[in-house]
Amino acid sequence: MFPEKFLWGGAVAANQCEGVYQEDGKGLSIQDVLPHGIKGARTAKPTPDNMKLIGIDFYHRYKEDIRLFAEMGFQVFRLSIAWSRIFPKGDEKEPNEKGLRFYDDVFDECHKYGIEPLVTISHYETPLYLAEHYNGWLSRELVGFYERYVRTIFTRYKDKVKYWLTFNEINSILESPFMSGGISTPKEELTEAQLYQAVHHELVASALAVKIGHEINPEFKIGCMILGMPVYPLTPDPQDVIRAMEEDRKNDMFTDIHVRGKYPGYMKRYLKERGITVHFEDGDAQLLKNTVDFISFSYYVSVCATADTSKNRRGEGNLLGGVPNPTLRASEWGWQIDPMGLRYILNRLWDKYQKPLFVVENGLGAVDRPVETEDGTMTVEDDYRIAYMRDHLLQLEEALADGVDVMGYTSWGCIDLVSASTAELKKRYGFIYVDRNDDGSGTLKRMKKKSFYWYKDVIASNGKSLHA
Ligand code: BGP
Repeated sequence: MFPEKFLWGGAVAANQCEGVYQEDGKGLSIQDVLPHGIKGARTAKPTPDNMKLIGIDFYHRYKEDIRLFAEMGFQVFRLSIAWSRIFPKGDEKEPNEKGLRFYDDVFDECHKYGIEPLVTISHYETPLYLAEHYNGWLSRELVGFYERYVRTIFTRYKDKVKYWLTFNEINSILESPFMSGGISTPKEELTEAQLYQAVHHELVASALAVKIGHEINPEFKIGCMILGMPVYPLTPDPQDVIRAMEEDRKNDMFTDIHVRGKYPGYMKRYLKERGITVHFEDGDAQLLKNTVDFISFSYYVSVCATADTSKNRRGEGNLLGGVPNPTLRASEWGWQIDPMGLRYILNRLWDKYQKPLFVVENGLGAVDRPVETEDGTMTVEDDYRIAYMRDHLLQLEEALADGVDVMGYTSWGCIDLVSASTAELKKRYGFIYVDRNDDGSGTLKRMKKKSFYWYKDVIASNGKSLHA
């Protein structure tokens, strides 16, 4: 049973849907020079093959899109603010009023339908200038620029937004330092010490945001956001169990610090054994004690770990990846599908922290084929997406029955958008199809898929229709 107060909705990120990448005062973000996602090289300037420059034109069509979300019954809509719309370069003293106005309008539109915005402050869209001139989060100065940015948006939207997430998938910086942390130094040249220093800067900034947010509006609920990916031992060999524990802890470190306000013992050991000293400025240890109100995470895949080097190959997955699980099948993009892993990670996080949890991303990226219905309208018969989501939501319900406190669920890419890892449009997640293709063709017209009506029923029945 889903509790009455359970929040149902969907999620997007500014850089993957807004488009309009350099109008109304917006500066470039790191996404504007990543035409092929994390797989491809970064370009010197935005190039026409970069699908994110137009996205799905949410910037102009948000009213129509939010109306469709409302029709599905959304109670919450997760979106991000593009930092470079508010501070085009990132280090200015004054914000860009036109950027602020845009989000005022978007939030007003949500409230018109009783939809609560859930806002990611930084979702893989660091201003490019900060990447090029400061080397992103490697620089301590980013903490100050982020502080100015959060003060600005917290103050401006204090009566319009209640739920905030400080950094999208904060742990992904370990794997994707440029996309996640705006760090321009190529990954192969970065030392682990530098990487963990950048991590520290983000963690301090995140804690600072919690502190400032609660000062500005004590009603704010501010969460961390983690790339959730349970790690199973590949075999019952105790060595594999320990390897899995160590891999899990690379991610746990982020929740531990966000929730407990200090570096865990295993992390101190990890850093010490590698001769890494993370530099703490005066006051950092105190700042970290500003812990989050809830934990949010994305969930798409689980992975395995093994101590056997001959089996230690890496499969496809959501940025971090791991050894493929021989018992699971995978999506068209090779991401292994594991609905029970959602119940497992929810229980694991709840057992560890006893903090409310929010599943803010989950879904199936698939190729959709529009077909004509009897009445001549177009739709997509996406039964595969419905099956994926039903299986995951039933496991979420199991976790609720286990006693886990889950605040809500926002499916990823509730309207088709540009993929983060591959920058493709053909990898679709939405309940709403957007007519735009990777060659740039398409009318941008929206149409409802079969899953649109399915999700509408799920929300209207508060999950009961999952059992029909
Ligand atoms: C997460 C990101 C999202 C999103 C999602 C799906 O890592 O937070 O931005 O895109 O994964 O990934 P992809 O778009 O690569 O299929």
